[in-house]
Amino acid sequence: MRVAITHANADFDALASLVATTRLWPEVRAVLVSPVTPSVKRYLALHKDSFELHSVDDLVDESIEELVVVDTRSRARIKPYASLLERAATVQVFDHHAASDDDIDAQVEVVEPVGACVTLLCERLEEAGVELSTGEATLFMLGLYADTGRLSFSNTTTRDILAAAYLRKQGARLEVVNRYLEQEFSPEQQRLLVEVMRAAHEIEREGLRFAVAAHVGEAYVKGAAVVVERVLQLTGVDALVLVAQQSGSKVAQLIARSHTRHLDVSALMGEFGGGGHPAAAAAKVKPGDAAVLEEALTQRLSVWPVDPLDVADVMSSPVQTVSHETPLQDLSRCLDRWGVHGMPVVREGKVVGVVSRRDVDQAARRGDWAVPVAGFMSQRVISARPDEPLSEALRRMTEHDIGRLPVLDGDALVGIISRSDALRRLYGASAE
Ligand SMILES: [Mn+2]
Repeated sequence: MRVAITHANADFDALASLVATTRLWPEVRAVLVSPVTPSVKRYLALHKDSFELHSVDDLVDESIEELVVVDTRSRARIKPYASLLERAATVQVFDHHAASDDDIDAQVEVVEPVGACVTLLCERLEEAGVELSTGEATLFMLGLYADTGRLSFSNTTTRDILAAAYLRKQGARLEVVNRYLEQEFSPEQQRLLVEVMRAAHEIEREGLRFAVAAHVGEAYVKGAAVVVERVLQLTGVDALVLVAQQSGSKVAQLIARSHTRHLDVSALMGEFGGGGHPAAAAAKVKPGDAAVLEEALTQRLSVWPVDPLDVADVMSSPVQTVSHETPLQDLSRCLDRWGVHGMPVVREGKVVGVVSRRDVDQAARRGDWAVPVAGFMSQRVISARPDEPLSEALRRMTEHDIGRLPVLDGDALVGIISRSDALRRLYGASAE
């Protein structure tokens, strides 16, 4: 017999991947244990009969030729299924998480860094020409959207987007997907949201905002990760770690979400014995104390190597400049020859103004070709420093609606930064 399992506390990607194995290989028995995440529980309350799901006890007497493990390969995360793993002759894994020391040994490993595990299965279903039911396509889309934030998280790959197209073609119902992805917060989640907003303190790093919040409550709040994600959206911080602890308990839960490539929270959670994805990770610390952990995380984040781009990383140098005495006629020719849209104006080595193609055209219309640059340049010099974050300089460009900033180190002109330089680096840095 072939049996498929997934991680404990199954989320939509786990459930979707599990059901997908039964469509890929009809002889597969899918096994699901409780508990599952609250939103999966709500979904199953209505859809349980749509899929054939077994319990571990259903299969006690069966011999297992192959165990298919989806959306994880960590021994700890499949603990409730340990008896099946022991009896399996061979193991096949479908996963999209980073490797850990805790990984099971598998004969076949399909492990690829896509946004959702179900993408790996959708690719195989599409290739095999399997026709999905509306319910299946919708569930798979739920898994795909849940793990990729509706294809918006930076873990989303082209392959996830193609899988979404396949599922839509197969009849996935987005209104149903939306209903389960946009569950109302429970009263406990609402309270947690307010408390996390209040408790979160920020750590400013090179123009990035990290936040840590500790929460000690009477009971563990189900769906706390969704609350963390929502706080991130509401506050615009770049990353947030929640330390959640039940009062009197020796165990603390860490839940981390990041919207910036400068903080890989799976690495951060790894330091606390946990793991996950660069954008979403968690850890369970035992014994753990919320206040101590909050302090430790704050310390760690205040020295985390973020390395954002500085103006110096992006600026062009040396800089074409023009003397304040240069006549319009000569300047106009220079702009054409050098193919630049503007340049700083210098007098005795100091920047005294900026002149753009627009200024030149306006002056030319007045017809006085002998007028010196000083007569029509813009005297207000808005500049950047080489050691400031690129994001700050970009903000200033936007604020003043200008396309380039001379970069000044003290009085010395050391470079120039243009909108197009910045854009090139921005897209270069995040291109897949
Ligand atoms: Mn997943």
